[in-house]
Amino acid sequence: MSESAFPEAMREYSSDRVDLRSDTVTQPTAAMREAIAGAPVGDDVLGDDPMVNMLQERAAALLGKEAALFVPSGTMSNAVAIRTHTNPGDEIVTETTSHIYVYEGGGYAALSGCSIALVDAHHGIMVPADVESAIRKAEGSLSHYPNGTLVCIENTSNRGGGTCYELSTIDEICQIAKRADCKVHMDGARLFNAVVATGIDASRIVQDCDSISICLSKGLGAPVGSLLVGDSDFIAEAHRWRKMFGGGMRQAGILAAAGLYALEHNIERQAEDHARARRLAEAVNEMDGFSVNLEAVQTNMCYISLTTGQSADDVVAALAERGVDLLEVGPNTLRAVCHLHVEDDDIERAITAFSDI
Ligand code: TLP
Repeated sequence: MSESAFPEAMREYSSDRVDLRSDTVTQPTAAMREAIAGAPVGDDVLGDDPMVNMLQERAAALLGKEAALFVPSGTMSNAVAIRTHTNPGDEIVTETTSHIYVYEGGGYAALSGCSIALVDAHHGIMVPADVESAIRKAEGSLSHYPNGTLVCIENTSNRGGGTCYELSTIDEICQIAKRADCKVHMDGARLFNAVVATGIDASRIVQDCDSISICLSKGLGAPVGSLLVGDSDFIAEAHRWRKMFGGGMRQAGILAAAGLYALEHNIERQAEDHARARRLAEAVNEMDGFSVNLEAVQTNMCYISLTTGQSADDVVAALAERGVDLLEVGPNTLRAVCHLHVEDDDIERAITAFSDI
C-alpha cells in the first residue's frame, strides 16, 4: 500500500479490482462506519433528526447560504431545484452534455413540465454570450416562445472531462441571468473537486447562484445523499417538493453522519485523486491507439478516446480481464474516475493494463 498524507486515502475496499468506473463506487471506510454507528437519530420528516439538521446547517454555512435540504440523490436534488424555480411551460437553459439533460431521464420535462434550451460548449463550459442568446421570453414573441426562467451550470462538468468553470464566467452568467429575470442553479455534484482544483472557496464560487446541489456520494466518499442549498424561502418551498417527490426520509441521521464525516475529512484529500487522474491521462495519452485531451483533465476524471477504431466495449472487456474496470461512455470513448479507493499502485496497474491490450 502506498504512503499517504491523508488517512482516508486507503484501500478499505473488499475487491482486488481497480474500479475506475465512477467516484460513486466508494464504500464507507471503517472510520466513516464508526461515525454512522454512533449517530443519534430522530425523524427527519418531523424535523427532529439532529444529524440531518447539523448536516444541513454545515452545508449551508460552507456555501455561504441560509439553508439546505438533505435529499437522497443528486438527481432528486436537481429535480427539486428545477421544480421549485420554475412553472410548467417554462424553459430551462443548460449545456448540451449536462447531467440534467443527458442522464436524468428527462425529469425536467416529466416532473417540472419544462422545455430545455441547450447550449453547446467546449469541454462542458458554457460561454456567457451563448447563455444569453439561449434565454427566450414569451414577451415580444407574440407568445411563440416559452419563458426561460432558469439557467443550470454544472461545475465540475462531468462530460466536459471534470472541468472547472472560471470564476469570472460563473459571475458573468449569473449577471446575464439576473438581467433576464432568470434564476441560476448550479449542479455542483463535484463542486468540491472544483474547490480543490482552483483553490477558490466554495462560498465564493456559488456567491451569485440561487441554488446549488452538492453530492456526498461522489468524490467525498459517503454512501448516499446530496444537499440542495439556497436561501430560506427557496429551501422552504423545496421542502414541499421533496415531500411530493417522495424524498422525505425518516431516521436519515445515519446517512447524514456519513455526510458530515465526508465534509470534515474528505474534501482536501481529493487533490490526490486529481494527481492520479493526471498521471493516468498522461501515460495513456502517450500510447498508440489512445488519446486523452489533457487540457480537460482538471480534476478526478480522465476521458480516453480510442483512435484506431477499436470499440469501447471491446477495450472495456480487455481491461476488465486484467482487473481494471472503466465505463464505456460512447462508441469510442471510455471514462476513468479516481476516488478514495484508488491508490498509486492501482493507477500503475491500470497503465500496465492499457499498454498490454
Ligand atoms: N453521475 C454519475 C452518472 O449518473 C453518470 C457518474 O457516474 O458520474 N450531477 C452530476 C454532474 C453527476 O455526475 C451525477 C451522477 C448526478 C448529478 C446525479 O447524482 P445521483 O447519481 O446521486 O443521482
